[in-house]
Amino acid sequence: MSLAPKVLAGDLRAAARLMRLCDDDFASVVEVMKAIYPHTGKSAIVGVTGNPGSGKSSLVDRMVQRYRAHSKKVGVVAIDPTSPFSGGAIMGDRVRMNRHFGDEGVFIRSLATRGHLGGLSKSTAEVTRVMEAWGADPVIVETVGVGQDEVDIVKMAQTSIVVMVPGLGDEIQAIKAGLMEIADIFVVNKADLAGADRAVADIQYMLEMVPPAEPDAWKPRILRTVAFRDEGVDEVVRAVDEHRDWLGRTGRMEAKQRERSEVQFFDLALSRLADRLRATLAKDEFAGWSERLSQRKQDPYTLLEQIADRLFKTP
Ligand SMILES: Nc1nc2c(ncn2[C@@H]2O[C@H](COP(=O)(O)OP(=O)(O)OP(=O)(O)O)[C@@H](O)[C@H]2O)c(=O)[nH]1
Ligand SMILES: [Mg+2]
Repeated sequence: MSLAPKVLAGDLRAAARLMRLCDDDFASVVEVMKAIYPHTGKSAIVGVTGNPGSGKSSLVDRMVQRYRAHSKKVGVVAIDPTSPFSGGAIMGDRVRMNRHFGDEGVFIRSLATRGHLGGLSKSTAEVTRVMEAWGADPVIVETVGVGQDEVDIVKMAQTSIVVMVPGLGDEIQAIKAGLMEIADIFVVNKADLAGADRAVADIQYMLEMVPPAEPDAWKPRILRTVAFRDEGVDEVVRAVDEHRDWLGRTGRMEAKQRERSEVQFFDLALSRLADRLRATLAKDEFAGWSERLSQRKQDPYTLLEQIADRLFKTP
């Protein structure tokens, strides 16, 4: 059980191994996860979300360069939503961060959406924890703002960046009202393309429609970047720092951390319950349960009652 001290000492290979085991054989690393937990919770967690192809990875790549220049170790979690229809990733080349390959101070990891209840957010929380224990500060979580799952994951961040691009038309971008609400920093990337001014004005207009609830509320920043030319990135990194300062100064960080812990515990519990449920339903005595339901030979309420008292019993 020497994995925990190794991870805490900053051993990249040990951390990678722990993550693999989290996926493959969680029971074998539960004690390690318990041991590292008290050493987590101090790093900045930054969420980056936006439409497919808006330039999230390009921006994250440039941000990582900034943090590395200050000798900070950085973790990057890229959430890759897989479509149940195509069976594959809906995006092509996701992680535009090859330049960091071989840099022992950067830990990049992609996670695929699994469609298991609570599963994705549970693994995101675990990967983030391992990265923190390894010494990553910040941990940057990139997700495509497509589904509620992905938005929920970004909600777990302390600072959320929403990446937009010019010329998409506000109707398309504004649909993602959920994204609007979570943004602490709006980045209009691809500001080299026509329509960047309009996009900034649209966001500004939208923000003005919702007056701040409290006098000391955070005023979301609206920044322009040309990520692939490395322009405007210093401002993004500075805004992240400012937001973190604001969280600490106004006492909001504590509340946020409490909320995160609560959400993460629910995700853990739900995912564990879902595993148990599946295992229980797979037992012989429940064979054919879905046919019985569909042929109306049994009702789901009774099935649930039959299963409920089995769920918490040790198998
Ligand atoms: N014109 C322009 N293109 C950019 C800019 N930043 C990134 N790109 C290009 O946009 C494309 C998508 O960039 P990514 O960084 O992969 O975007 P992403 O949002 O991470 O994409 P997914 O993860 O697939 O959703 C690439 O071809 C980039 O070179 C920019 O500032 N201006
Ligand atoms: Mg990407």
